[in-house]
Amino acid sequence: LFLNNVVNHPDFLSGNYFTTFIDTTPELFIFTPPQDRGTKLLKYIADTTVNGYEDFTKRLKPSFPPVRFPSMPESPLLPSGTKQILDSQGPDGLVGWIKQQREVLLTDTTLRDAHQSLLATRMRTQDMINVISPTAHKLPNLFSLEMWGGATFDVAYRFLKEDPWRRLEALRAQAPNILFQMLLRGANAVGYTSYPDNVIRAFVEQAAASGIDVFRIFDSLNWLSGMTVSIDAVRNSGKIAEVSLCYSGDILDSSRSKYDLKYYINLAKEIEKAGAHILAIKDMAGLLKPEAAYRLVSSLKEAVDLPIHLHMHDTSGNGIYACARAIEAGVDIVDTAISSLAGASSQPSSNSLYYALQGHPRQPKLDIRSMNELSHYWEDIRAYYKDFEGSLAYPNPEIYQHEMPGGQYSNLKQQAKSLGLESQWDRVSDMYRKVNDMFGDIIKVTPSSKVVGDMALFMVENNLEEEDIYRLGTSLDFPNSVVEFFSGQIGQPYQGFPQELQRIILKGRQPLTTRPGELLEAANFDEIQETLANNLPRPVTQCDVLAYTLYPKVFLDWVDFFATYGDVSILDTPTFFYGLNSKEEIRVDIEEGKMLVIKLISVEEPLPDGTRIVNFELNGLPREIVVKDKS
Ligand code: 3PY
Ligand code: ZN
Repeated sequence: LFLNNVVNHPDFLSGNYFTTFIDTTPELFIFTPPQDRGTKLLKYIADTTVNGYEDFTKRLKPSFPPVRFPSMPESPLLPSGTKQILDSQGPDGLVGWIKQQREVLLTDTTLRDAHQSLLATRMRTQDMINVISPTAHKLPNLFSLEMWGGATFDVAYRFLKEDPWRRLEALRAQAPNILFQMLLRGANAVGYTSYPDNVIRAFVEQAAASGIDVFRIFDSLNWLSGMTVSIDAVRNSGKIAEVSLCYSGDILDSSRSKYDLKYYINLAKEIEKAGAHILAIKDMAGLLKPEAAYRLVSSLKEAVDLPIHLHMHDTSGNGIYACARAIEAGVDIVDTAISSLAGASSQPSSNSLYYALQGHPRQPKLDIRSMNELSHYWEDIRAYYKDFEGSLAYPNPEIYQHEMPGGQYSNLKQQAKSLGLESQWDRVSDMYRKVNDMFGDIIKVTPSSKVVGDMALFMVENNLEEEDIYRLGTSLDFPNSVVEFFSGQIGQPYQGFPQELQRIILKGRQPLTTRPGELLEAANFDEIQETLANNLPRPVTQCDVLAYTLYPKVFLDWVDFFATYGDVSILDTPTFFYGLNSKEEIRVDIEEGKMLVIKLISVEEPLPDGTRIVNFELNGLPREIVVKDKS
């Protein structure tokens, strides 16, 4: 604290100090007393009890049945896995090993895409930490755990009030045997817009240092130029560059010739030349029909010499069959999720695939009893997140019409709800398809899918049809993301932009035709470090610097939240979302060997100024917290 006062003093900062600075500057000894962690947590619990969690309909905390934890194996020795292969043999050694496997390998997406697609990305770190050690013990044959990146980065700060870097490092510490995989949006990193090249390089370097081994890189328009900086950065960090072709359209439908088999084969060859270690087929919406999966994988196997990793969503209900056909065609790795967080807009279920391939030589090596135990755990945990369920509770082959990515489905629904358009969901999804066609049939995945979603919401909200867009033209105030897209700021679509629409949306401005990263000024990390030193009550890390660079406002809001409420990630999930019921008691581990016992005694009637007194017992002693009632 003292040092903080010294280095932040205006005279010290301006260099206007002498060796007697400390003796002659008494204000250096004035400290704002740090509020203790217990009080901060009580404030959060009191606030949530009175006002509810921001995204929830406020109600009493339900009583959840006890969570069924998976058993721990008798031996504390962790079996070695793919991480040891990468660490001892390097990326080329790992690629060689993948090619030698007869059985299909699995990537488990439970900790990333599954909850991004089913529960609006709201899974908290604590629910992951509680099961990571049994997972590492029981599933040592997994190719990887996809557990970071995509939307999880900003949602962690924004809604869960936790630090995604700490999640990565904490999980890594307890699962040192399985490769960790993340989803990297090429030049958009884990954001929704293009960042300067030095940001992409620094982000990859830090993610690798914090524990990521496999980077699945994609560009939202399949534009290779948007991925080259990331590919080089991953290769330089000694990690695995898994480069994606995003699947759109339908190679079985000859009337949709824009994205035909030839298109994908050419792209795969370019990806191989660009330095990929693995080729990913990223079917983000689940459009790859079983026969298309067979043809695509067979053709790509002939065209390139890379292992092929299939990612898909089960929205149509055809996921297991499509995976099985891809496995017949020789796909090396497929993405699946643990049963109770699989299916629908998530990945196909690992447990089901295991049985679907019974008697087949490529059946994955899985201990199905362990998989069932893990599924019980996630079934119980899923109940905490009921309010975020995307409500797609059945197979929906209409996905083949609207082509909405699984990761977007639950989020767009949530967005529609917040605009009061929940009852018009069918119109929104029809409009989504119409907007895609207006935009020239583009690849739709973050952030290009967000552009299509924003335009669809904009049109439904304002009661606009396609012809209105051309009729009203430049008088319309289009969503920001749409303007950015048409100005070339997220890259160039295959076969270009529709000219007439581009002219209307840009209102006379000239679009970019080169890579945005070439024009963006490099981020000045030293300057950011200094700015943050004034905002953070602790030493600034490179992780903080990167988070601020990508999401300045979201990061600073989180810092403010942290200053008021402390580290709420240590609370159990029901308490985080609902607060406490009267007379309920919880135990919170604030650090090794230090526990708080918190009991809610009562919430008093509102006072004339709109506040309420919330009475607690903290480790047996009465504590009173005053909260503003926002109702
Ligand atoms: C993301 O970018 O978050 C995705 O999941 C895309 O499929
Ligand atoms: Zn996905």
